[in-house]
Amino acid sequence: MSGVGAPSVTVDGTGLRVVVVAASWHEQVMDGLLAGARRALVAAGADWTEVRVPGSFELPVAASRAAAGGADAVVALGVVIRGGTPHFEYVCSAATSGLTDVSVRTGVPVGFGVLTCDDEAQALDRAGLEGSHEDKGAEAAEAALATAVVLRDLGRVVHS
Ligand code: DLZ
Repeated sequence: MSGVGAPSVTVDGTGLRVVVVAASWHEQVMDGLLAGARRALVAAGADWTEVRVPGSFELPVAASRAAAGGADAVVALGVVIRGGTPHFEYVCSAATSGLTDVSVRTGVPVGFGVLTCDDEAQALDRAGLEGSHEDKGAEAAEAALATAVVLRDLGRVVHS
């Protein structure tokens, strides 16, 4: 089952500047992911801004610009639903490898909140909406913040 084994993450994000980059396909699911990310960012005390791109394919370039612009962490949100076209594999692969590349290349953590689902019901179940079993927007924000704190602390260890 998706989500089994997920950690409980509590993070103090005070002073961290976060950019949320969010795709626009599948509006209802995206609304849930965004709301979950906002809840986590508020709970952590982080400062954030949000930008929207058309689809998940465009998330890496927006994340890259956010990282280059001084963000301490990026949260990438999107929903890709398998259809009758090869686009599913192409878009998922581009988003996944592109976002990984951004985080490793820039050293800025990117929370991966891109749902890749067989159908809309699966996506709604992970969207943090009323009745959903999982809250992937919040999870992605918590992961990005927690990793930003680790990287900040690692910097102190290495340079002390
Ligand atoms: C083309 C496309 C398709 C078929 N499906 C999705 C989807 O389920 N979720 C999503 O975020 N984006 C989708 N896109 C759009 C691509 O991500 C991209 O925006 C376009 O190919 C234009 O570059």
